[in-house]
Amino acid sequence: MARLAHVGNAGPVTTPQNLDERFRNAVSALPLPEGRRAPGDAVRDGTTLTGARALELFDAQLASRHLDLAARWLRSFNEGFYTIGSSGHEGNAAVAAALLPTDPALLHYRSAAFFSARAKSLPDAARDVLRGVVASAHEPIAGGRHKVFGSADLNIVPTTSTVGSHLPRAVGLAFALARPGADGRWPRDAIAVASFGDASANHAAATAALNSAGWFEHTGVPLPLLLICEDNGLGISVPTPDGWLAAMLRSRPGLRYSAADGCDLTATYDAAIEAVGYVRRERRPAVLHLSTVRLMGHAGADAEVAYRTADEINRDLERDPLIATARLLVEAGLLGPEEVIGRYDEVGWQVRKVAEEVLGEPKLANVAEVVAPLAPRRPLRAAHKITEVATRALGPGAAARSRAFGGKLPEQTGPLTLAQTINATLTDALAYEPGALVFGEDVGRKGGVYGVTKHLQERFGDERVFDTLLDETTILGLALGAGLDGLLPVPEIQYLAYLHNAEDQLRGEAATMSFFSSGAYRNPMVVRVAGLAYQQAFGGHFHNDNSVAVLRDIPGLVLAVPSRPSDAAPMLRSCLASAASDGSVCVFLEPIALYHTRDLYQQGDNEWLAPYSGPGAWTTEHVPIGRARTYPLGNAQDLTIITYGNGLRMSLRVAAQLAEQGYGSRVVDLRWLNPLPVNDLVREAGATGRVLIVDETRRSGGVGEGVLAALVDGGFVGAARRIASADSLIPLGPAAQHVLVGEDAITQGARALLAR
Ligand SMILES: Cc1ncc(C[n+]2csc(CCOP(=O)(O)OP(=O)(O)O)c2C)c(N)n1
Ligand SMILES: [Mg+2]
Repeated sequence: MARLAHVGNAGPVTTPQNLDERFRNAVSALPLPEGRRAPGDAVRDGTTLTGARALELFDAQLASRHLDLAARWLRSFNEGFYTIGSSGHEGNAAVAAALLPTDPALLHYRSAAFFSARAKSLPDAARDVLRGVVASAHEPIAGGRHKVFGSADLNIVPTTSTVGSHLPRAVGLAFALARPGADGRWPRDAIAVASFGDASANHAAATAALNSAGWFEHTGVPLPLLLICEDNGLGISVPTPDGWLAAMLRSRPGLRYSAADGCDLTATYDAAIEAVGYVRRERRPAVLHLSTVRLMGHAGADAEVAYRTADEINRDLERDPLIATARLLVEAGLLGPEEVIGRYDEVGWQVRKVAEEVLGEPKLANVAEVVAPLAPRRPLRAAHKITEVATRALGPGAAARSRAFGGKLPEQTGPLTLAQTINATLTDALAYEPGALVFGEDVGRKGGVYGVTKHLQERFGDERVFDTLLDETTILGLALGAGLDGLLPVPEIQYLAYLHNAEDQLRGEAATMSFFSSGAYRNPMVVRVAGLAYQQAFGGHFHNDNSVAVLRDIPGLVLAVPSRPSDAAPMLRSCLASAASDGSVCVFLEPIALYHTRDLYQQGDNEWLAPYSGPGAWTTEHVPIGRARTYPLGNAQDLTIITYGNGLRMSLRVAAQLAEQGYGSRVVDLRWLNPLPVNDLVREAGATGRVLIVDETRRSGGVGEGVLAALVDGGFVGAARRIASADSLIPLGPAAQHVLVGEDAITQGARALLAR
């Protein structure tokens, strides 16, 4: 038996050479069988796995092992950049075999055998995986941006490295697959499959997925989802307590639990066939718990002897799934020991050949190449989409539209508030986008905490407008999966403060999908978020969160802040069109304090209201993403106020007073905080040479910082001042005004600038 090598004085670690030698020695020592099974027969009594299939899966397992060895070889001379391997998890080849190739899979990072089993050929699989390892620009899913198992051809959706974060999406995908009338990317009988590690199963995102899957099952919603827990007993160095995973997974209501020895190919295959059959037949979720081992440590640089005993390491080595499958095949008389080793060497040679081929391939060469798939936008197409929808609404869709509004078209009902305008725009979206779905906490029967989604459920039914369970991670996960399958999700986050506990679903998942799949997969969505401060009746920080920093630096994310009804409708239509035509991830941040505002200058002036435009005006009033709106007051020559949201209303009021006093200003409503309307704001700033930034978010990390930076970058040379809210959380009651930007501060800032 091969001995464990010593590295410095750190103790024994399992090297690729150890593993290789152990395999050869163990296989050479296998006893020859008495009989011989035909390839078409069961490879062993009591299993449905045939010998022929076992031979194919063995090849996938061998490829997986050799891919690990090749990754470490490439690393040894700095040509490989990823060494987290699949050794010990090769049983997952049998899971691939139990599925249909059209079942979308979101895989754990130890899934090279699954990937190889689903691939068209072993050299193809090896090429895809090793291109990832060497960060080749030719890698077919992430194009060198990430090492991940993914392939649009193989229906393998790439995942991020954030453990468990793909599971809420998997729930959403299963939800979408099972929707009646869904005509998405995958066949109607497809099931979603997602694998993850044992330590990852404890993650908040994973527990959200386990909970919501059970919740849907409990409420009778079809959810064809198979979860695979690949339990090697360790999360890097931390052991999973004995029995914890089985106890935890078994106890999940609504989830059917089964378990198998993941190192035993037939046991894994039989259990997977059974679990897949259940999920496909019943359209209900199940979890398959596979016991695996982890060979060669967590990753290439991991000296696991620092936290494991040699005995523990050896016990895992004894369960090497490759040796187990070799034993199975030799016992069945399908291969002799030398043939096994011959096959092992043949696959090893093929993989090494591919490694040598790909290491010279070009890498991503410049910023433009890196960012190309981040969030490609075609504004003309989005504009065209709006025209197309309007044409339909005016023509063949007119009757349906009238029905949706109960015969009372919003353009005929007089001026509307912001909340009413968003409600009407959502109604139009649901009428013209068959894939549009509106969901979130309290959006259905109640119609939203602020009435923004009122009557939508009555108008379109609870298949399209529905209340979810109270979990923002699940809400965004549903959107992620639904978008992937071709729907147009419009989830609602009830308050901005409550986005934060789920924001990885937006930041880590939604915003990265196009980037890590070179645009092969998209998750279009328009996330409506009620937020910002200044609510009179409902105070305190959590209902008045005034920070958007966490959204502004997400590359590619669209962040819209409509402040008044006349902008809200066209901006929402632009977000919906961009999501539908370009797969954009949009956040539509609605200022709560302006939802029901009617007046601008004086009580009763109704100047904040606006008539709703019918489809005939949708094309002309289109607002492209990233374009600001300027309001000239007086001669518009003395001062430029750059603002957005609640700041717009306050600034317009101050500017009106200044105009009465003979000072002309132009008030710029940014409307879009990501991407900032840089050209517009630089131009408007230059027009007066004096800029007052009115920013209701915090001074530190707030929007104003970005505006100032844009002015500097744009070569603005005039005077600039910034009014921003204090670096504080928002207190309850009237004390809120101490920290928030108010009209007095704006007036003072303006006067100081005008005095220059
Ligand atoms: C959210 C998150 N936290 C931490 C990490 C760092 N990390 C990467 S793998 C890992 C352990 C995962 O263990 P397990 O789920 O059992 O999978 P295994 O590697 O054992 O297959 C950790 C902590 C991460 N990737 N994501
Ligand atoms: Mg583990």
